[in-house]
Order: sequence, then C-alpha cells, then structure tokens
Amino acid sequence: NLSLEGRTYVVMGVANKRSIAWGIAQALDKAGARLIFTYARERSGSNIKKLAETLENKNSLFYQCDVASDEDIEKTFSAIKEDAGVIHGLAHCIAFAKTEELGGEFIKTTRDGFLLAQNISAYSLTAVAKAARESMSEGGSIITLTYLGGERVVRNYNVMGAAKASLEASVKYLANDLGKDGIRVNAISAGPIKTVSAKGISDFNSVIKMIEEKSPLRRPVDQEDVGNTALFLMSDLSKGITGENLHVDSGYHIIG
Ligand code: 0WD
Repeated sequence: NLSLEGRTYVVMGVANKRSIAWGIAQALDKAGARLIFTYARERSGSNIKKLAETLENKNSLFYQCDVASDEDIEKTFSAIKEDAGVIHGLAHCIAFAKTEELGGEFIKTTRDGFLLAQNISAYSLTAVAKAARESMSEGGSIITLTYLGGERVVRNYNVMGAAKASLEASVKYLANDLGKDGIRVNAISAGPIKTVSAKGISDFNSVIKMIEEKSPLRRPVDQEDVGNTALFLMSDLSKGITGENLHVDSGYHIIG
C-alpha cells in the first residue's frame, strides 16, 4: 500500500516552498514518513526548518550538505546513519548551471560551465547513492528529477540538457548496481514548474504556455503532481519498477 509509516526518507534540495522537493516532502509526510532534509545554503536551511513545522510528523532532521564536496556527503550520511539508523529512500532534487549558459547557443558552453553542471546535477546522484546505500540495509527507493531537455533539444536548456542526459544514464547504471540490494533507482521527468531554478531558464513563461496549448492534459503540472508520483515510487506499490524515467508532464513528451 501507499503507507510509509515507520519509514525514513532523505529529501535533498528544498530551497523554499516552491521547490519540487517540498512537494515531494509533503506527499511523503502525509503518508506517514519521517523526513531528513539536506540543504546547501544556510538560507535554504532556515526556510526548510520553518516549512517543516507545518508537517504532520514533527521528528524531521536537518543537515547542511553541499553535493560538490565528497567530504560533506560523507559527513552528512554518516551523521544520518548515527542519528536516524536505517533509511528507506532518498529524493535527489538538485541541479545547478550558470545562468549565462542557459540561453542562446549550446555551442558556446564553456568547459568550466559544462563540468560544473555535470558535477552538481549529474555526478552528485552517484555520490549520494553510494553514501546512502550504507544506511539502506532494508532495501528502498532512490529517485531523482530530470527534464525532457535531457532527451531532446529544448530551446535554452543547453548545458543542463547534457547534464540531464548524463543523470538519466546514471539512473540506469545505478539501478543495475543496486538492484541486488533491493534498492530501486528511478527518475521523474517533470514538466516545467515555476521555481527559483526555473527562473534561470530564458523565456520560461513561453514554455509553460506551450504546455497549456499542446500537452494532452492542456495544463502544466505542479509540485503536488510530482510529489504524489514520488510517493508511488517510494512505496511498495512500485516494487517492480527500476531504472525507469517516469514522465509527469501532462503527456507533453508524446507530442511531436
Ligand atoms: O521546471 C522545473 N522547475 C523542473 C525542475 C522541471 C524538471 C526537473 N526539474 C529538476 C531540477 O533540474 C532539479 O534537479 O528538479 C530539481 C529541483 O528543482 P527546483 O525545485 O526547480 O529547484 P529549486 O527550488 O531552485 O531548488 C534547487 C536546489 C537549490 O536551491 P538553493 O537555492 O538552496 O541553491 O538545488 C540545490 C539547492 O537546494 N542545490 C544544491 N544542493 C546541494 N549542493 C547544490 C549543491 N551544490 N546546488 C544546488
């Protein structure tokens, strides 16, 4: 069933109440899960602590973790192991690229900008999966967030498209490695949602307009849509699914 009673999940990447990660946290909380939040910036940390007061389960834990640092990841996950014991899943909702590389021609991407986007937005999944595995002795579910721009050319998505392609391939390799431990790894490919990160993409409003006009459901998705799908992927109802890229995008990806 969909109940996550007695289970613990790590949610990485809540910056504020509009973050997709917050939609995921709310869905997992409603299902009875205990939550562990990690954040990069102090400011996000104080936002999350305030937001967490609105959750039904008041036993959340909080850790600062910059996924660019192996030391941070190691420290965070050993603290989590010590403080929370066994964990049952992890939601990786983290991405970063330089704003100036999210518009115009992809060919102008710099080496530094390319590597930065790959480091924070793609490699970090493998790094945190490796660390989280140590606490996932009962098996579980890891999810990450991706976007159609990793499969196709989406105007302005550029360097982040290359990072999402790498992230999506990582999901498959990680799913293969971790399957024998009863750990599933999947991606949710979300349609465009207005968040702080989305503001970095040039001409984001016209992307939303396109969804309203062309997607089968004729509406953009929201944090709740993604949160509920994350709940399904964290629960045993999805126990036969791994290495999958599940589109939560009003069906937009099937339109030519
Ligand atoms: O339309 C959208 N918003 C979509 C987003 C459509 C499809 C996918 N996604 C993806 C994003 O690419 C990302 O992977 O969903 C994920 C979450 O995105 P979001 O909810 O749009 O983003 P936002 O609310 O801005 O949070 C992203 C967070 C950062 O926020 P702050 O403001 O604290 O930097 O990513 C985290 C951080 O919390 N982050 C980091 N976390 C740890 N270490 C790092 C880092 N180095 N860099 C960014």
